Amino acid sequence: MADRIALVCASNHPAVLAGNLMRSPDIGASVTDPHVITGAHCAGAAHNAGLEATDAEIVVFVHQDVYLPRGWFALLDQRIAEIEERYPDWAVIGAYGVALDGAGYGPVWSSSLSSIVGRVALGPVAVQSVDELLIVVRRASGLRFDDALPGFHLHGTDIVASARAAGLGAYAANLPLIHNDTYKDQLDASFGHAYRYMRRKWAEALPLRSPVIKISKTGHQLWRARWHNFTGRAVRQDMALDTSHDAEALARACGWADLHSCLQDQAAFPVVRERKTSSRSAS
Ligand SMILES: [Mn+2]
Repeated sequence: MADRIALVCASNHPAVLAGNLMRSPDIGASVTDPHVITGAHCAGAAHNAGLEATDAEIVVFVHQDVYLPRGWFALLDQRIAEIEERYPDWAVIGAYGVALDGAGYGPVWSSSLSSIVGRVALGPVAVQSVDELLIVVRRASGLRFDDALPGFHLHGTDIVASARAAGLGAYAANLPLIHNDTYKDQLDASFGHAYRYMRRKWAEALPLRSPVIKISKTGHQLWRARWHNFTGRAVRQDMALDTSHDAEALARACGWADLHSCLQDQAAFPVVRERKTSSRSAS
């Protein structure tokens, strides 16, 4: 039987891939090895190549610096079932996403922030963007990534905007993982290109909040974020945890040594209402 789930990873650093994603205990057991794409000119091209090279019903696009704790794929199965029951037209699920009111949902460890980020809800939360660290796409949605979006940023916001524009759903779900990401000094020129592209492409849908920045008509957030990154450099450098720490040990420290313990029945809890409020809050 063909696997129901395929993993796709755009990678530019074999050692980072080997030290994080490939150490995930379920890879090779619950799921087959990831389809690794190297040398792509942008995330969209890499991910579309991954879609074409695989035929699984569910495709998980994951960063090379992500570690998926034991039991993660069993938990993904459960999360998909929970979402499918309430929102049969779902297209995208993120492990971290920005709800329609601007709040970040989904417990993920971030080494650059040295903490677990994301609120934990008792059910799926509708989102306006998902973090690129992990994006689950339902193949039957027909969604494709935009290979004209330059670079490797903001495609999580783009795929969610595309889903919502097509009348499909995008949700954040509790899928704990370790993002062993490095300290990022600045939103570089490549980020700026992606930001400007998104402003033009989604002019009618703005503002959109990505996990790192708000995309607005004026676009002033890009310059403000760069200023904050510059003035707050010392604090952020101090905060970041060195990525040489063992991903499995980080998972244990977060209480995520084995996610089979999370396989409780969320259906016992009331359905979390979709957050309908707009994202036009301060910023
Ligand atoms: Mn990453």
